[in-house]
Amino acid sequence: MSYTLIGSLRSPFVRTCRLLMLQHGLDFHFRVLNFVDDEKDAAALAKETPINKVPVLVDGEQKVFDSRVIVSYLAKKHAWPELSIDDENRISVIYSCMDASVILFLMRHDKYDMQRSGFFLSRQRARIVSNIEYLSPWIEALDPRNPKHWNYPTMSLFSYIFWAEKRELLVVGEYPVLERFMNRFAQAPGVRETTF
Ligand SMILES: N[C@@H](CCC(=O)N[C@@H](CS)C(=O)NCC(=O)O)C(=O)O
Repeated sequence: MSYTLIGSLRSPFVRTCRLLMLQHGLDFHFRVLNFVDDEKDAAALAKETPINKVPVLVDGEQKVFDSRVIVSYLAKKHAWPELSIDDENRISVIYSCMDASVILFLMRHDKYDMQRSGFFLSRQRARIVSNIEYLSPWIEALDPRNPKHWNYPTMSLFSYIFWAEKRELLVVGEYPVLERFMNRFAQAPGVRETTF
């Protein structure tokens, strides 16, 4: 039986799951819910998950919340290779960028004063900068000709940078290491099919 993945077209968490599922040839229906701009979709999402975030995976009677749990669920079920602890750390660091940026995006969407100085906003922004600095040596060493380098951490990094730039949360030109990465991996498998 095929899976259903519930998500928005733009979410980097959702795109990461799609890229991995495509890479592994899993049969799935992508149920698009544009919960940010569409009230009906927002109500439909709230019915699917008490967390009210995308993605959600539906596998028959089983629902799975949270992209990282979805990936570990699929990895166990389909015997995907185990991730190293260094890769797990990188994923945590990339996810921390995504979480901080989603907070900034939703605050801006709701017209919060984004110029306001203070502990909370400055920590979100500083977190993104220190995370990118931490990842930089690893990013520079990634080679798109090596199929092993197109994996969970690199797919989430690609999805994050693409989304953050589109949403004007990150100026990629200010981070040459990220710009080079996006150019190198622009033709990676699944990128075209999942572009918005
Ligand atoms: N830890 C969650 C985060 C998911 C998440 O933050 N998704 C965003 C979209 S990019 C969302 O649904 N946000 C809605 C909200 O924060 O209310 C995961 O990995 O799935």
